[in-house]
Amino acid sequence: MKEAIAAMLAELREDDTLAEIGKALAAGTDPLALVEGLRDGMSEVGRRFEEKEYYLSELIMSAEIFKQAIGLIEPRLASGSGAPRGSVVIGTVKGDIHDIGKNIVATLLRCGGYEVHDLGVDIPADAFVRKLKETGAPVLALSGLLTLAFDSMKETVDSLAEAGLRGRVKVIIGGGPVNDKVVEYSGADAWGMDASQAVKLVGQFVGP
Ligand code: B12
Repeated sequence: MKEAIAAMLAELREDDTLAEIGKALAAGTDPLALVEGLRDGMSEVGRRFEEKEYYLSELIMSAEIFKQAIGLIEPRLASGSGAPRGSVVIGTVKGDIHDIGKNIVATLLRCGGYEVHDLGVDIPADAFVRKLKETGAPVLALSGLLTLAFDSMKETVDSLAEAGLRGRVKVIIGGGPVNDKVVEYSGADAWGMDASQAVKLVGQFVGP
């Protein structure tokens, strides 16, 4: 099922992808497995783009299909109830407009019971600092898929330190190319490879 969804999305077969998601949900498939299938499909689109088999129009098309598919899945993700466990500020860093992964992370954090302040995309360091001051959130989650995002992440962590917030705010990062080296380079505290890991990390920093 997961593989079929990944393949359909990679082939940009919009109707088939959405129908398959509908079928899988009706059959009681774990919604998170479907999100993973979609993510694998996007990775394949990225690979084809790199190989010049796909162009920008295909990237845009894949993003459209992904958004519709996630719209079908979201209502099935269990939502958090009761008082929020803590709050998180999230956004895609300056110079980067990719938001599909960030939106999944934000959704799963909300489902996990956290209050999420999503600033959107292409967010400069000072906007993150302002929101952290305003909300008192103990965690900042930064997303970025472009290589240039690494510099924006570093700039953001540096700005937190300048604003005297680094002691009380943990910074987690993620997005396609992020790894341990980027954590070291940017001065962040940790990175996560998917949205479930993002929820675990926030749990570690804020309490489960
Ligand atoms: C869809 C897409 C687009 C769409 C984005 C639509 C949107 N609303 O987001 C559009 C068409 C707009 C786009 C534009 C561009 N793109 Co683009 N795009 C992609 C593509 C195919 C998929 C990205 C995606 O959504 N993946 C699916 C999600 C679910 O995965 P994810 O983002 O990694 O998120 C998961 C995890 O990483 C993690 N995560 C994410 N954020 C966070 C945060 C935290 C805190 C944590 C813990 C975890 C976490 O959890 C998520 C869920 O599991 C990738 C290829 C790829 N393999 O990633 C290229 C890719 C990222 N794009 C690329 C490029 C080059 C561009 C453009 C420059 C193209 C151009 N010439 O204009 C522009 C950039 C514009 C800009 N300034 O940002 C390159 C980047 C190369 C690089 N190293 O810099 C890639 C890698 C393609 C490639 N192989 O060359 N793109």
